[in-house]
Amino acid sequence: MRIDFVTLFPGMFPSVMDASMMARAQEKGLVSWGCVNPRDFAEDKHKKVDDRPFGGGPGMLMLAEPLGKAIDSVRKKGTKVIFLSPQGKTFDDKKAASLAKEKHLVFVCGHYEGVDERLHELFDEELSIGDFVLTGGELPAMLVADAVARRVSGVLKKEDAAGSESFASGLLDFPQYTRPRVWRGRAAPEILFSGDHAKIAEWRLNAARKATKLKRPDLLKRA
Ligand code: 4FM
Repeated sequence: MRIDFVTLFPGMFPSVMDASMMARAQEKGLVSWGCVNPRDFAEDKHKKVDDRPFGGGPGMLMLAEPLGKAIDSVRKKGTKVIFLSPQGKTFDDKKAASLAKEKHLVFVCGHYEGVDERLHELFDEELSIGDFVLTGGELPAMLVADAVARRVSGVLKKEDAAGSESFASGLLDFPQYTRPRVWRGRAAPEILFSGDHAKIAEWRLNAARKATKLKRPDLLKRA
């Protein structure tokens, strides 16, 4: 999968996009990414990318011309162009799984008070990561890219890892324990040392149901 970010702040991306699992995905040749800066497409001598809204009002809007040209410079046949904003449909795990099947994603990161409305004709989808307002689309774009990339086939160590976890099953994760067996006087559950894998699976499913009922009862109603 190829991921391109259209952003005025390309410096925000490498520390997130070249770390951890994203680094491994790139080493394996499964994911590659890049940034394109609308400022490089500004025609005037001041490299202007924003202007005041027609009709007045506070703040600045991103100009259609440089942002549109930046998008056009990376979009090809089959590219999916995604705009991040609080007005979008809420991103979730199901959306991550479906986007993981795409060959080329372009994330358009807005900044300031908004973008010229006419740019929306270049967007295939508008997504939100939740009901709050950030200063720009860069963090949401990286958040969505991370959730999508880990679902690209071959990125996770175990191919079934994404399918067996929380959300795919409709339940939260079961509690997990590692060394030491006793920490600050609290022992890990005895059953996990029994060697009885059927019993352990049953315990985990029950624990996942309990955790979901307690912390996220809305997930149980949804299924
Ligand atoms: C988005 C600021 C576009 C300016 C933002 C522009 C957000 C969210 C968000 C800030 N994006 N989910 N919540 N974006 O707050 O996706 Cl032009």
